Amino acid sequence: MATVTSKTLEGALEAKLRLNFGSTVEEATDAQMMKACALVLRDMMAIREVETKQMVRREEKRQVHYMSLEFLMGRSLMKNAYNLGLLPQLRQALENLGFRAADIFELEPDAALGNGGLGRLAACYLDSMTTLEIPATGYSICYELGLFRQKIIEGQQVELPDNWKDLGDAWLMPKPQETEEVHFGGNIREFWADGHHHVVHENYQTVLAIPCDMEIAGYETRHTNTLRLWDAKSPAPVDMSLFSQGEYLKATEAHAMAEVIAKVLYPEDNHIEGKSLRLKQQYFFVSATVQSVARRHLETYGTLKNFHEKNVFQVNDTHPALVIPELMRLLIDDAGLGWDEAWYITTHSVAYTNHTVLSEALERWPQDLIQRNLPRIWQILMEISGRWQERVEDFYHDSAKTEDMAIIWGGQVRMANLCIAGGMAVNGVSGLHSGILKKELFRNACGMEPWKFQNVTNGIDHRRWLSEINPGLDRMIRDLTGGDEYLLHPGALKKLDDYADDPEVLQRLAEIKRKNKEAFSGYVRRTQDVVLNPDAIFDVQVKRLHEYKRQLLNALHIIILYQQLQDDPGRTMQPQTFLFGAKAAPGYAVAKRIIHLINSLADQINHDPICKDKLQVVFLENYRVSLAERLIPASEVSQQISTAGKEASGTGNMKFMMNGALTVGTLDGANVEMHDVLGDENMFLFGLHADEVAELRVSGYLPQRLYARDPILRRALDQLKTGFRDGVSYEDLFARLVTGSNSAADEYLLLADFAAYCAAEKRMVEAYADPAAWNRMSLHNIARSGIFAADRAVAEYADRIWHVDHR
Ligand code: 26Q
Repeated sequence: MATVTSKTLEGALEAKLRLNFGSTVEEATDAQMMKACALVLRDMMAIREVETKQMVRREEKRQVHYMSLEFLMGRSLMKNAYNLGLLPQLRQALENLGFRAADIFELEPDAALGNGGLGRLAACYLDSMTTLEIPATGYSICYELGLFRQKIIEGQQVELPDNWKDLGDAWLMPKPQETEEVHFGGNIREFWADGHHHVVHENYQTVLAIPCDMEIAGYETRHTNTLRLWDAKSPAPVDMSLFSQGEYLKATEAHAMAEVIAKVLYPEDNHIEGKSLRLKQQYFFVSATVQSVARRHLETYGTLKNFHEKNVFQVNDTHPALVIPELMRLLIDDAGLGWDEAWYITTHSVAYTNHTVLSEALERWPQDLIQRNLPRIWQILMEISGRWQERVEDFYHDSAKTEDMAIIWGGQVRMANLCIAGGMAVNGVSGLHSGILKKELFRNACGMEPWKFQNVTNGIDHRRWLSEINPGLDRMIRDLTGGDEYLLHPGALKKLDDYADDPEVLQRLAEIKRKNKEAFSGYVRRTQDVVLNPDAIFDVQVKRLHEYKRQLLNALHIIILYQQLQDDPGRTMQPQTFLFGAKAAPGYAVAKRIIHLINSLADQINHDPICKDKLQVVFLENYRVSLAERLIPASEVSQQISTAGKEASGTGNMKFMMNGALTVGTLDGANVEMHDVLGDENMFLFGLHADEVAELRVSGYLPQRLYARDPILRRALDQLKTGFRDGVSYEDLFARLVTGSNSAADEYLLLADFAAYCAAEKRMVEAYADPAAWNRMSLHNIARSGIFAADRAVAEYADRIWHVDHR
């Protein structure tokens, strides 16, 4: 984009406003201007997208199809302008036209088509796949409502609908001419004719899948990829003439089903909701995707026999697992291939990433649900399952292993086993997690086909999560590492290590952090009417609320600090501000109680004069991508305190590290690999290791004993029962940790790690007292964060799983 100046953009914006909104620049609202910006950038990307598609076809490149029920994209305007190299020009153009660029950017709604880590990972990988010039397409659903907006009312979470498309649809390009049909229900008729076995699916209900494409710009490349979001529509308005034929109700039903499929993102995170609508969403987007990929392949090559040579489906967890039977269906029923050839193609076209070992998050569908809604898919699944079971029996001759590896068992379809059987690769998302998959969860499958099992440690889009959101730090890195090399070669961050003993650099780093803290404080004052103390340590835990992530452990420690202050109100202490942000799944009662507790605790502490300028607790409402972008550059301490063995990787941990926050954490997920590069001296580790957690569980864990023995812990836990000034008791949370009721007490071992956690926090606060030492640690964190760039992760997928070239 050699010659796009701010003047060119001004002209384009003026024209857009006139053409699309019938408005002059003077009349245009901020919202119209925001959309005009999006449309102008979209036009530029559309041209490049066409060029990219032509190149891929001409050079017959192998393509990656990244399938995910979630893409947590956040905002796109600043990001796209940045990647197109137009951010300064766009800012200038907006100011010249009489608008405040920051206000325009702030107006854009987050595209929250995801819950958390898994969805944000997909978004980061789209950026890297494009920047690395990999021919790739993302596929998902064009949800009308993204993840709910969270309000805190009287300390409790209230969910509100997220109507993101009102303003956010400017990035979407509907492609009705590429509509696909997806069939649900009905029955299968099989017969012999002309010496062939025929399978006919009849009496089905049709849902139309209409692509809405979002262009993805890469950094410093003309390569442009697409995120294809399928919208669901009914084939025809309800037809009254069917009434006389007795088909009216059926038609109405089909109409209603179509309209509801793309309505809303399921808000459960790391927990499955076995609802039939969710299954329909999964099949809807899988079927539309496979059909459209196969259609384009046929147009190019005239056959599906080489499909696996030119295409790979990466499935983001098991949610798109039906890609396996759906591809089999197309190859067999539509293309007329035999089972063995179809199976060869399928098992060389699909790769699966696992994101969890929590048993409540492993997908299993009741077989009757599949039977009823997807009768042909069910037949194919039974065949896959039967043949796989035979192989397992031949290999192990062990009925326990047969059961463990079964795809259909006890009336359920197990999606992870389906992906292992039908895929060419299975990967975990951190070294520790992949080890647990190989040695525990998928041990038997790994024993039979060890070559399938890999690790690809997660990564984040460092252009967004460092350069774009932390311009002060970006400036310093450019000054010290010799320009913008690190943007395409994140390993260049390592050069910062050379400045560890340069007092001026350490001072500059401190000033950058201070400015970011002040900017964030201003934002919180404007939006939440809370005044933060920028002299305090900003100690942050932001992530979905889940018991295994142990926000409650953090809260217990804060209770201790408060009690110490009550015992000795005059004591001098390092001021600390604890910031929380978390959404709870609407049906997850315990998670909602923990949110309430944090708000009660905040209310207590922030109203107690003895805490003034010493202790502060803030629950940030509606944590989301755009809030993270403001918060992370201002953070000094990153809380990554999950029970060891439970957090598959974490990616927030990497974002904080890259922005110079120090981690207080357990040896879980990718924290282990952070420790590998940082050493004990540059982070605050504590707690049981994954193997010790397992041992403690088998040897019989008794939290009651810890409660009885440790008076400090006991006092904090008792405070849960008493509650705080708002009069709410948290006896239920106390019971969950100490006495246990339905389940065993303290499933996530908070009490076992409590003393070690308090000690780690103490070490952290002591370290903060020496600014030079602290800033040096912070610098080392930034310097060594390059391995957590998504570019590195995506290059590993490209080399070891997809076998595609990249820049
Ligand atoms: C499944 C079926 C029905 C309804 C909902 C779901 C569902 C939805 C989302 C199940 C799980 C999720 C999300 C999981 C997730 O975000 N996992 C996180 O993935 C990150 C990226 O790999 C890791 O860093 C985190 O450790 C992991 O928790």
